[in-house]
Amino acid sequence: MNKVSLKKIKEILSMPLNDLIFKAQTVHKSSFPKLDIQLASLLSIKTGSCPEDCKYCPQSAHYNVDLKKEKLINIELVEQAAIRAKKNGADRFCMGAAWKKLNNGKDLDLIIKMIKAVKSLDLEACVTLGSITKEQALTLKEAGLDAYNHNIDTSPEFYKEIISTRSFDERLETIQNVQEAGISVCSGGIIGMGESWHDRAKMLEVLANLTPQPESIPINSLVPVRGTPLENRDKVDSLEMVRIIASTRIIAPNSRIRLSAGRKDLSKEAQLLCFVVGANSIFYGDTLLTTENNDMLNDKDLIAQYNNHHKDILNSKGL
Ligand code: SAM
Ligand code: DTB
Ligand code: SF4
Repeated sequence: MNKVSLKKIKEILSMPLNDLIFKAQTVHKSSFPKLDIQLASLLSIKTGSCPEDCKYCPQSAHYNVDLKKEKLINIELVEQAAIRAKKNGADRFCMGAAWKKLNNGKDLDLIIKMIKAVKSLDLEACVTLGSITKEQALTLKEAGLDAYNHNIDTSPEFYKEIISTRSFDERLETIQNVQEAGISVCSGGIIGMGESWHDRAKMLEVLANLTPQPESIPINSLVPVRGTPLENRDKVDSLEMVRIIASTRIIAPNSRIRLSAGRKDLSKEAQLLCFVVGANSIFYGDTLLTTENNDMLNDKDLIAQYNNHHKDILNSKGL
């Protein structure tokens, strides 16, 4: 795969809107002719008290956020949530733990049980547990894990403005461990933290030049949470999200692009436009990890309208 240059990414990001939409839609329809939307349900399996200081995150122990903290939950709760997700039509079940890294022993043993329980329900299993070693990645692969989420979140330069308790390179190391173990990589980022368009282009440059490119790329827009350093940031304009999604689609034609946190603040029309330019996965379920997500019934209607609006018209009287 040839390297995607920063210059090229900046040209794409700054295309006239109509041209950008046209180009992204063309790439998307060619890569994903079924235009299906993947439903990923998310469960926080260990909540809060995280030793990392990610400025956007309500789970960091460095900030004083009104959050119900929870140790690693038991397997029964995971099974119940996964059964519910399956019944609601989820394709993938993602489990997130607010850890700096995965500890061997009872934590890893329980994670393996959780992965097996999710797989036994014929759901794709994804986990996001902080940094992991190559050996741990191989163990997770043997347990049947499909995907590991480890976001790079922003540009290498802006990263240290947001997180000081770990480095950008440590993120890339875990991503490499995951890739080498044969687990698919879910890695993306977050906009609206005060980064520049240069930072956004640099983030996309890193993602586009991972080899292979991530199987899925979550794009979050900041959910400002009271008590975190970014609590007063303005919401991202929906057209900025559209541009990022469209540009990601053009530079990563075969990756699933997940319209992630911040979707709740997007209008139905903005969400549909994100689908048109290439978003083809959403988090589906009442909560993300600790913040509210879109209502599931509204999501079902949104996808039904996206997929069937033309049929409603065709079947309508008098056409
Ligand atoms: N603790 C693991 C880690 O940091 O990799 C996984 C969980 S972490 C919460 C996963 C991602 O959620 C972050 O990389 C970030 O992109 C997103 N996220 C966390 N808090 C957010 C917020 N307030 N607004 C938008 N996205 C957020
Ligand atoms: C990702 O990129 N976003 C999801 C999932 N991967 C783990 C998490 C979003 C978290 C939003 C804030 C919260 O709910 O804690
Ligand atoms: Fe911890 Fe992950 Fe939140 Fe950072 S984003 S504070 S690592 S839970």
